[in-house]
Amino acid sequence: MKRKRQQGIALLMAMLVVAISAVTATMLVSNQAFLQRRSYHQLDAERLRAYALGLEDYARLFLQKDARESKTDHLGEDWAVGIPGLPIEGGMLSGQITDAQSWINLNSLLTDPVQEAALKALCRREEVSCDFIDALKDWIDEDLETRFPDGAEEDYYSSLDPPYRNPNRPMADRSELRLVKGVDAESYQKLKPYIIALPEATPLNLNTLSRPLFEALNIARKEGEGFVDADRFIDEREQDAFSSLQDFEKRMKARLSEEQKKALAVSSRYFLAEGQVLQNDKTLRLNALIERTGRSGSRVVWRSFGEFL
Ligand SMILES: [Ca+2]
Ligand SMILES: [Ca+2]
Repeated sequence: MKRKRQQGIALLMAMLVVAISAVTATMLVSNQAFLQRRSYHQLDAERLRAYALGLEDYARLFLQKDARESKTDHLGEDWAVGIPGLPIEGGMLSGQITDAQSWINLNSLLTDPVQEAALKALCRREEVSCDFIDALKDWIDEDLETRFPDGAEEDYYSSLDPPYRNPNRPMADRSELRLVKGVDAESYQKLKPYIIALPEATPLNLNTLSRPLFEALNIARKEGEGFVDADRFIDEREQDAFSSLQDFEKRMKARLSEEQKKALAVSSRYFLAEGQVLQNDKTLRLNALIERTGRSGSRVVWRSFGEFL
């Protein structure tokens, strides 16, 4: 098994080299004509960008390969290993893929009472007020009716100095939460490790979510009182990933409510790819949200580049 996995990773590294060389070769050819006119600084920046995009291509290939080979997504799979450091000329590449459905999706809160209850539990854990949840729903929902008691719509935001508008549609990025009534910088920083904003409502993946998030879900035991123990859950998951929600219920002696069955899953559609390119003392970071579409497709939902130092 271990040997098979090492072979798998070796193959993926080879795929990465191919992806990277394709992208840099294209860049070099297209650059020939402009070479005279461009400064070394610009060329360095473009080269870093090309490598970062190569990493992103690689992450997509990796996730597509995984979708063909397995029906579940868990932390023992090749995509979760990451690239600790691949030498390139004058530097190093590194990257990792994280399951974006291991975090509470702010855009699920309109329709998913389970993620809402979990977010409230995490607020208590982090000792921050979660009075912003009404306002968060108003921020996202299409209507202009203010929820009682803590909601906020256009009349509230337009009275601020400076005024701004709430979009009345799903959040494009979790950082929008900072603009919602009742959220200050400190509470945002405390909640940040648990949240993300995905383009649609999504379930949480039991095979990848964190221990504190599992605790926040308060999953009932089948017999007796109380909740499924988080340590036992993590141990069991490390032994073998859950193949279905029924498998989870059986092995953990858990009783999922109908709402929890809708809010939880054992596979994922969205992943966050992070890459870092270091070359000639310059660094470029890339973050991309990748959506897996079906068994063989994928698309980049958004991408952002970090500073070029
Ligand atoms: Ca998988
Ligand atoms: Ca609204």
